[in-house]
Amino acid sequence: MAQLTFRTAGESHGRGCFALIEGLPHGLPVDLAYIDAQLALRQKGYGRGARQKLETDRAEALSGVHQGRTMGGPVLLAVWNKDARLEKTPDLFCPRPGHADLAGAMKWDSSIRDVLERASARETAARVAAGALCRLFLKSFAIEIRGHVTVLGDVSVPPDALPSWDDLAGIERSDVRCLHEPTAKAMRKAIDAAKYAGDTLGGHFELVARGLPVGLGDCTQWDRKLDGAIAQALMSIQAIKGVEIGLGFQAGRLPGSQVHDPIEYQAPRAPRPDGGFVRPRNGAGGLEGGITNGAPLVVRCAMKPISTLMKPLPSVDLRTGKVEKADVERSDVCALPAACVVGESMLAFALARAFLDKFGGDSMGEIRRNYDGYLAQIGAARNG
Ligand code: EPS
Repeated sequence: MAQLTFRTAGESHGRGCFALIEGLPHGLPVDLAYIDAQLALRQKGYGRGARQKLETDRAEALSGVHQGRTMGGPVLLAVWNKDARLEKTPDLFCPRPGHADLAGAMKWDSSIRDVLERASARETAARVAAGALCRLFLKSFAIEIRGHVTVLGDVSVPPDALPSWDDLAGIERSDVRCLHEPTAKAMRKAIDAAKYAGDTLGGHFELVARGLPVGLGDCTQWDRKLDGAIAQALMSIQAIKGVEIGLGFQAGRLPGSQVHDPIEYQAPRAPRPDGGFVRPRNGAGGLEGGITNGAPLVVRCAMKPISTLMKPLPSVDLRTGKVEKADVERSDVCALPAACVVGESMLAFALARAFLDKFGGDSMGEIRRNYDGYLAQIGAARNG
């Protein structure tokens, strides 16, 4: 059994986006309609650019799936590009500040085009396809992930209007992934104003995962701590500049008595993923010592504004060395709601990997037996 991993391939304007996923067990039902629904969510959102009108992303399973179930080997998912005109796409010469353009062109001794085709957030279509498979795996163990936008530019959801877990089930209704309508309205207005000004906007989104058992992750070695793995998965998303768990940066401003969560116990009548240990609050965000503690996992990410500006910043023409305006390409004013969907997908991958590291087997049945045995163990210990 290989450790769960995935790689992506494909250029923004090449033939498509591809995800090769290894380490999934045999027998996971592959619901392509669910994967397509996640891909459609990634394409949505107020402030998206014209590319999303050209594409209708759909996943095709090129290998590893038979009769609607994983076969235990590598799964190759393809999302074909309609705008596949790489050979005809012109090069750029004035790198966009904030983009990979300059550092990449110098590093590879290449054109900017060769860099941006892989750096582009189009690649996140492949991540969402892979993440959707991970979400299907997690769902079969009653683990769910939901996400929403909390800050967009200088507009924030008021603390008393933050959505509940149940509210979040309907987050897809909102084109800014914010259910508090006065805030959502202000967010759309901010995007309109940025568009008018030739500018772009970023923001923050929050991800919550429920149903996780106590004990995913490992405190015995730095690279097995789950908080580190989650941060890496999320930080790797294009334009993400910050990741925090639970109270995050706020924990550094408060005394320990206000940061740490008291422990309570309700002897479980039936097996439950927290073994009966509950907390009246969740400052830890579901992780202690790099290990899940059975409380909901709460992670927030900060996204910088997209670096392609219609009113460009000064840059340098790489052919002449003279100061010129940065190049402009078709782009988005704000891709924050889409980034939230990508964040959910990357979190799903990190959690599915941690789940398989602990309960892994070669088939769904074997994993289920391992998991049920563990739930019985953590539930039984305090019952004598
Ligand atoms: C994106 C596809 C890209 C961009 C955007 C996201 O398509 P195109 O470059 O053809 O317009 O719209 O990519 C970037 C923001 C970026 O910096 O590259 C997508 O499918 O998400």
